[in-house]
Formats: sequence, structure tokens, C-alpha cells
Amino acid sequence: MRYYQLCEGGSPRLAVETAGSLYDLTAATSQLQTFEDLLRASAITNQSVDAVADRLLEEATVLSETALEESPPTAPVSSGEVWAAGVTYRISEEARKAESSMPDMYLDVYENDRPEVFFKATPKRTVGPNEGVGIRADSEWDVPEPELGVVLYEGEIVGYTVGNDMSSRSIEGQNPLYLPQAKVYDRCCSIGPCVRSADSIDDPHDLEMWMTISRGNDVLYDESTNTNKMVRSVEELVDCYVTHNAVPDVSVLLTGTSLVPDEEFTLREGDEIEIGLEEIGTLSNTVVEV
Ligand code: DO4
Ligand code: MG
Repeated sequence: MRYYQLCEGGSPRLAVETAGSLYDLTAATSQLQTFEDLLRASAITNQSVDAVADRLLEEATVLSETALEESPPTAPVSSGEVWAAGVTYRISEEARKAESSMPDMYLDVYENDRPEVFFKATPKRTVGPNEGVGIRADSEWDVPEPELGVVLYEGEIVGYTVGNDMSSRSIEGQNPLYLPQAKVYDRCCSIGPCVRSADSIDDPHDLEMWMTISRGNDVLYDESTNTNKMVRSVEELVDCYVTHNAVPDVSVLLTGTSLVPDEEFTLREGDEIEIGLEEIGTLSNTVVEV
């Protein structure tokens, strides 16, 4: 099942898509307004999120097929933290080695038992579908990083989303110690358009992922890949994230990028980014300078 966070007249509403129909779950019970509410209900009743939602479908209202276009979803989770893993695909390791003043350290990460897991964003720095994602005004070389996002409740995997780990390659390339500044800033992260429940996804390690970047009428980048190219498993990354780390109730862990535009490319204000993940959906954002 796919869960969308809607907003009507300033109030949050939770919708679920199943068997080709979209249902307003908040119409069934006003206690379920967010995906976080559903996660709590699932934990209290010891049922999966899909089982809780399924029982409410009869009382929920069916939304029109165009509901998501008329009232686009917001970020599917808006509490907790976003973390990210890095250098989990060969192409990311190669790109970092090429840009960096200290290239060898990326090779060590790609091949090491311990993965790279870093803090990425707070809810305030995270945007949802159709909102502006940021490039820093003090950066010369900026890229989106399309990534599979794992949604966790109390450290356990409950679903998957699409993520964009916006990154300054010039700041990271200057010195790896500048990584937090290359990665964490206003509007540095985007997630959405929905959370696909873990129970309803076939295999997170075999999902097609694609990205297009457009400037006006020109498509500047259009490539695809598959999560089966990842050198780590989702479980391994989650284990590393939750070990000796009191994680918030809800968090999202991005799993690294495997689509890297050519070195000549940098984002500009107004560029449109679309990131798609099989079985989950497409996340669209416009670039703004921050
Ligand atoms: O080491 C830097 C970050 C790598 C990253 O974000 C990625 O591989 O996706
Ligand atoms: Mg990344």
C-alpha cells in the first residue's frame, strides 16, 4: 500500500492507495491524520500498517483519480530525522575520488566493513514533492542525489520512499571535513511522494531508479539504474544507523546514490528534477538558491 500525506485547508489528511483506488483514511477516523499516527496505531495494536489501514477502508471515502494532482502531497513524514549512507555504489565512489583533494578515503569507505552513515536533515530542512530544493549560494558545483529512502519506526523498517540528497560537490571536493556543509543546509533534502509499506514492496534490492533534470524545454540529464547495484544491503545500513544511536521514533535513512551527472554539469536555479523509483513513485522538485 502507498501512503500519501495530504493537506486540506491547512489540516493534514492521510490517504492510502491500494488496488488502484485512493482512500481518505482521515475520513474513517479523525485520529489518523499523518503517517506517524498510523505508525503509532500499528505499534499499539501490534498489527502492520497495512492491516490497520485495511480495516478502515470501508469507512474511508474514495478520492477521485485526480486528487493527487489537484492537491499534491506534502512530505510523507514530517517528524524525526533524515540520515544518509554514502559511497554504497561504485559510481559514487568513482565520482568522489575524481572530485576530491583526498581521493583514497572514499575507496576505504566503499570496501570497508563499516559503511558511511551520516546525519542529513531535520524536518525543517526537508521538503516534499513540488517544493523548492536548495543549492547553496556559496557553492559552484551542485547535484541532486537520487536515493532509495528507508522509513523506520523505532529503528525498524516500515516502508520505503524516494529521496534526494542534494549535495555541493565543490564544497565536499575541497576537503572531506567540509562534508556537513556540503550536505546539511536549508532545503538540502527532499522526500516523497509517498511511503510504500515494506510488506507491499517486492524487493528493495531490485528496483529501477531514474532521474531527469530539465532546464526550460531542454532535458539535460536522463539516466536510469537499479538498486541491485548497491554494494550494501538495506538491513546492513539500518543496523549501522541504529547501533549505539538512540534514533527518533520516526526516521528516514537514504541509501546512497548511483546516478551522477557528468563533471561539467551543475544545477541552476529553476532546474526541474524528477526522480522515480519503481513500485514507489516520482518525486519532483524545482531548484532554488538558498
Ligand atoms: O561521502 C560522501 C557522501 C556520499 C553520498 O552521499 C552518496 O554516495 O550518496
Ligand atoms: Mg548521497
